[in-house]
Amino acid sequence: MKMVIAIVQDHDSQRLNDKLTKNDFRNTKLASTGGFLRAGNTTFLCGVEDERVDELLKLIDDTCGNREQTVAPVTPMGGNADSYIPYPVEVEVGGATVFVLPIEQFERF
Ligand code: 2BA
Ligand code: 2BA
Repeated sequence: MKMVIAIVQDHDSQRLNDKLTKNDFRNTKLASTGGFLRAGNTTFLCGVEDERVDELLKLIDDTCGNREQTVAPVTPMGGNADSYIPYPVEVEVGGATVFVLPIEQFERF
C-alpha cells in the first residue's frame, strides 16, 4: 500500500474529489497553504493499493495538469503605463505536486 499526497490548486479540488470518489479512491482532503505564495491550496491524502498507484497518478494528472489560460489585460490605475500589456496573454496555471510514500502499517479501529 502507498500513501499518495497530492497538493493541488483549490480550483481543481472539487473536480478531483468527485473523480476520486467516483473511481473508488478513498481520500481525505485538507485545506493547506503554500509556503512561497502563502495562498490557499488543497492537499489530498490517498491511501491506495500498490497496483492502483499508476491509475491514481494518471487521474490526478488528467484532472490537475498544467494548462494555458488567457488572462485579460487590466487597465493600469495610474502608475507606469509603459509596462501595460494591451492584449490578453497566455499563462500556465494548475498542476499538482505529488509524493508517493510507502505505508508500513494500515489500521482501521
Ligand atoms: P470519508 O471519505 O468521508 O468516509 C466515511 C466513511 O464512509 C468511511 O469510514 C467508510 O465507512 C465509508 N466509505 C468511504 N468511502 C467508501 C466507498 N468508496 N465505498 C463504501 N463506503 C465508503 P472510514 O473507512 O472509517 O474512513 C473515515 C475517514 O478516513 C474517511 O472519510 C476519509 O477521510 C479517511 N480515509 C479512509 N480511508 C482512507 C484512505 N485509504 N486514504 C485516505 N483517507 C482515508
Ligand atoms: P509548484 O511547484 O507547482 O508548487 C505548488 C505548491 O505545492 C506549493 O505552493 C507548495 O504548497 C507545494 N509544494 C511544492 N513543492 C513542495 C515540496 N517540495 N514540499 C512540500 N510542498 C511542496 P507554494 O509554496 O505557494 O508555491 C507556488 C509556486 O511558486 C510553485 O508551484 C513554484 O512554481 C513557485 N515557487 C515555490 N517556491 C519557489 C522558490 N523558492 N523559488 C521560485 N519559485 C518558487
